[in-house]
Amino acid sequence: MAQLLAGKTAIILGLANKWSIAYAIAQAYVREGAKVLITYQGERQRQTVEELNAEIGAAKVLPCDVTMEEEIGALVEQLKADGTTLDIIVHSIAFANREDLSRPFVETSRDGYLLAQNVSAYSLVAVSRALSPLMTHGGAILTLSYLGGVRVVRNYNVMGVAKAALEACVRYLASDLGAGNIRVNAISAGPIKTASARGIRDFSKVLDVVANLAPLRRNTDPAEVADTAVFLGSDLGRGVTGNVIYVDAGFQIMGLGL
Ligand code: 1JT
Repeated sequence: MAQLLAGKTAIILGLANKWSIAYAIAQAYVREGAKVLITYQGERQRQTVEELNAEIGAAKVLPCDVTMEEEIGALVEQLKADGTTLDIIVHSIAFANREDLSRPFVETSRDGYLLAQNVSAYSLVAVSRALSPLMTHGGAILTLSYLGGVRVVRNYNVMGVAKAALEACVRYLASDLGAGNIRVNAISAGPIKTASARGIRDFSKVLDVVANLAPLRRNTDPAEVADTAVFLGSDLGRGVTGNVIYVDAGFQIMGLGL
């Protein structure tokens, strides 16, 4: 089959280790012929991401902490200096304090709430504003969400509220950027055992419950999330914007788990 992303340049934010959803997306994008740029957060992540890139084969590894407006600005300047234009932006970034994902939601502190919103939702707005001018002939912006943004999922708590905001950001950004033929969508993935998820209480139980109830009777593979990211980033996705696509083995359609 012809490569779906041939001739396209993608920048992927949020690749931290080989369990990252962004890692699976980077691999799929390289497979489909995209020129892939990867960012890392802070000097501590630099070496890890550069080593991972030895396997991925991305064109460039660049610094960008999405909570720092100056770093986003420096990234834009670097890309401009290189004469880079973008076709695809993948935002695969979230953070919340660990204690906010185990205590009752009502106990969420103001700082914890704002931190989750800043890193997990506002960063999509900041990145879209800064990088969309480099999408000179249209493009696709993608982010990752989770069902906890539309339903109450025990322990997801402040991240659920941040994902609700993120999905609303997708719709407003899609409305703003559509005139420039820039599409903005989210993939709502089923739970995946990433490094972030690993420390979460009862996460293995969550995976078991989902695998039992989901129509496909299994969990979500990062590679299938990545293939949907290929579709949305490619010309095959040209009519889709402002949407949330579930890649969750069908879990989201189910009612009672009995
Ligand atoms: C973060 C974490 C964002 C874990 C995340 C996340 N988005 C999905 N997950 C996995 C998950 C977590 C819980 C869950 C279901 C899925 C951890 C670090 C902060 C960002 O609850 C049933 C808690």
